[in-house]
Amino acid sequence: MSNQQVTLTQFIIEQQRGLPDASGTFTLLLNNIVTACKQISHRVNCGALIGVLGSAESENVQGEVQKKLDIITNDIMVKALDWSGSLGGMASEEINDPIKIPKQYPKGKYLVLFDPLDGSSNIDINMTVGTIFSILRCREGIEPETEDFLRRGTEQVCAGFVLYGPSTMLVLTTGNGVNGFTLDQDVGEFILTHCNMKIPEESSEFAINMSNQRFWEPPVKRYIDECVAGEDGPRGKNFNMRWVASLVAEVYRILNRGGVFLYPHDLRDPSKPGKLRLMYEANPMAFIIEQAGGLCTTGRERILDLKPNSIHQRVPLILGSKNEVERIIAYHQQD
Ligand code: AFP
Repeated sequence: MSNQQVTLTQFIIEQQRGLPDASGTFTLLLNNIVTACKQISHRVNCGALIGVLGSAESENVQGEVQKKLDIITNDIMVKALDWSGSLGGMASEEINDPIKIPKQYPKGKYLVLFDPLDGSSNIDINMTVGTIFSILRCREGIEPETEDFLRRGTEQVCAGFVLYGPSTMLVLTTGNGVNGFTLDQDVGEFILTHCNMKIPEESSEFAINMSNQRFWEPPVKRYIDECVAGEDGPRGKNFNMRWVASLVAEVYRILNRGGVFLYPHDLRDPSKPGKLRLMYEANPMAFIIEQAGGLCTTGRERILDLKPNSIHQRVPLILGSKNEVERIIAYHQQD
């Protein structure tokens, strides 16, 4: 590791110095999240060698079949965080109710909400997956109830994700821009490699699951039809398409080269306003995307402004390059 490289530890400590009333609790919490993600990275990288692939033959609160790694990674996150004295409680995609801090541990002033393994349907085919987390402040000295978690995305103090891809990367914001860190596997440290990430405002790349096309609402149909029409259509230029089926991979691509991601409201199941979950997928990604100069919307409302009504609430999610998302919003307004 050359001496001009900035480690995540140094980066966080230097940020903490900028906060006169910082107690170091947040720094410890973030360090514990990162330690958990390094452990998850190892398990993901070992894959079939340690028998962690395949189905766990169980369902999560979402009614989705859990992969073995969904459960393993959830347990890694909980065990890495519950003892730290920095948390009042946690919420996980894999667990129905808020996770209480065991009585033998002190409670703290933060709440963490996470998807321990986003994109897990990709794990058995060795495609990129990730961990997404969101950090809120918590009223101290209380046993947090569900209501304490249901805070708007604008109240997040931190959001990040770790991408388990060809390299393991951490993308992080605390409200002062977005920075990317690459895990140096030899040293076991995340190194600052992508300073102040900014999303290009223009783009010619969209990401959507086209197999749901017959269920889309008119504004989304119109936007995608125009992209597909390319230079022969109203956009007058050709577009490219990607669909990794892993939100973390799509967002990281968009942070690097722009683009737009859509998992819109579809008419398949009217009881489900979307597929992605607000509290531990849409909100943290919206914080990151906006901090990088992009936009994040349901098509009709800014994601970060939504008042949550349940921890596992689903929402339509459209995010990415400012000019493209503004166009999609305009199409919804004209609908
Ligand atoms: P899984 O974690 O169940 O694989 O879902 C991943 C995800 O929530 C998100 O990461 C993807 O963008 C989206 O679902 C993919 O959904 P489809 O499988 O319907 O394309």
